[in-house]
Amino acid sequence: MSFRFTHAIVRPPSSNFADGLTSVALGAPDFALALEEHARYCEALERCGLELVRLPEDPAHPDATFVEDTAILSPRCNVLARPGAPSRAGEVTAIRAALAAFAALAITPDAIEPPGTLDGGDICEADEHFLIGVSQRTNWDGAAQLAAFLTRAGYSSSCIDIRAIPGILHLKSGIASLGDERIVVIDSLIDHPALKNHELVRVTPGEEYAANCVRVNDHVLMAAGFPGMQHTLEQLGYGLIVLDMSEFQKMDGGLSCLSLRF
Ligand code: CIR
Repeated sequence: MSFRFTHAIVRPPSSNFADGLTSVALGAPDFALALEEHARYCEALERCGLELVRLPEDPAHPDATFVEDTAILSPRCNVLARPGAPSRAGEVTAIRAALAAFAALAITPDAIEPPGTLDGGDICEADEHFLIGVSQRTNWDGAAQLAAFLTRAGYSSSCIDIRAIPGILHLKSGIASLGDERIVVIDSLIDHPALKNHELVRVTPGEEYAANCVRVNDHVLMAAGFPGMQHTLEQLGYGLIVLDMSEFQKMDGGLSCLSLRF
């Protein structure tokens, strides 16, 4: 049931969105277009049946629209992250408050503590097993803290060190779980032993950005402009919602980063 969601936290980009972190050289994002793409993304989540918790924009944190990095939410384990980029550390406060409003859903999160760092974008829930990326943002200490919380909740986990994999910021820049033991994966991670028990769906070479797709209830959200990947997912029978992500891609963000689903 890991893809049965009822809610999602979202937060629009702020007008200084272009001041956020990025490692890609795709130019500055167009703010008006980013707002438009974010609005379409929110509509897509609502079409999937989710009720949205809309946080206000946060100009103090230009990357705050990427709410996924601030927490790990799952049916039996909720953890506040500790973002590895210092400019993003303050984003967690608002998420903690937003989750507190959901006491009825029993969301009383644990938290990653120093010296651990961990970004939600490095955590991939794959059918009761969690894949934890060790990256430039998530360190081994943060990964170990999360693994302990997951074990206590009855989940298993394994780590994937992505620090030597070129072109991906987070683990979920390169893999996505579709449920049913099926994982979308880019070629540079396809032979990783942590993935050997899953059916792997290969991302069309050259379409790596499309790896960051999101299963939400009966749909899969994917980025527009990746015909090979779209064909692959259609052949597998998924109901696709294809979304323009150009302005978020310029800031190293993918579809999953724009919401915290629970
Ligand atoms: C950052 O570098 O932190 C943001 N500009 C992008 C974060 C994307 N988040 C994600 O992939 N989960």
